[in-house]
Amino acid sequence: MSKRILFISDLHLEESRPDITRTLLQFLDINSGNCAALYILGDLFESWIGDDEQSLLIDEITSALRGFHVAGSSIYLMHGNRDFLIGDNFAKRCGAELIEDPCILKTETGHIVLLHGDTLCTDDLEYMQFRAQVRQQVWKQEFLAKPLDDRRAFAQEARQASQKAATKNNFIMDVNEQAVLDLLNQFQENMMLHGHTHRPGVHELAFTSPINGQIIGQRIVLGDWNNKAWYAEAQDKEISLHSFDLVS
Ligand SMILES: [Mn+2]
Repeated sequence: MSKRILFISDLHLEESRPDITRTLLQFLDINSGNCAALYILGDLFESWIGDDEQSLLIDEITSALRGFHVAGSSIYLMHGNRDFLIGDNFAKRCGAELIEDPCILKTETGHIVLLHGDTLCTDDLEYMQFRAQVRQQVWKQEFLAKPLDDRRAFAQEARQASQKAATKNNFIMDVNEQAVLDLLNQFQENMMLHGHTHRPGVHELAFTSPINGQIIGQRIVLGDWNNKAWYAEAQDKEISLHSFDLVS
């Protein structure tokens, strides 16, 4: 098996975007049996109201991921801000393993701090408050105990609020530089990979670690699958960021 490791995030799969679903199915097909692992770093789905929700889209994605897993690649699934209610049940059906945000991946390239990225947007105080509320175990349990119709209605409202929030100024919606350095210092690492901001890029970092002194590092940001599809690849001691056209 190849040692390639692939990373994707922010596909925001939904019924109204079959082109993105088709692109994912093609991406899985091309890479099937051809990588050691696939990391999905959050917001695979535009919304998720519980593992008991059923749809053709969910069935299609579940069976494609399971096939990919059966062909020999590990699949690791991290929560995003849209699909943080994905549970072990759905992960298991996909042959995937849920991973913590943040977590450390040890590769030949070095150690990489993996996260969805929303926790770095500390300037968006309104969102950080919302996040603190909905990530509580009690909130999640109460929400998941509601009838599916109530949960669907809530998801619809949350989507509208989020679309409105997208008009917040650019500065607030991007990562806070200090939050980036704090997280790297906390783990004593120099490399980070995340999505969420929809601002794909490779950023060189130079900072001073209280413990290790001058550090040169990197922050790689995955792009969302909207006008294009994005993935990062770790292979031969290098991490690279790629985009390609959606399947029409
Ligand atoms: Mn996100």
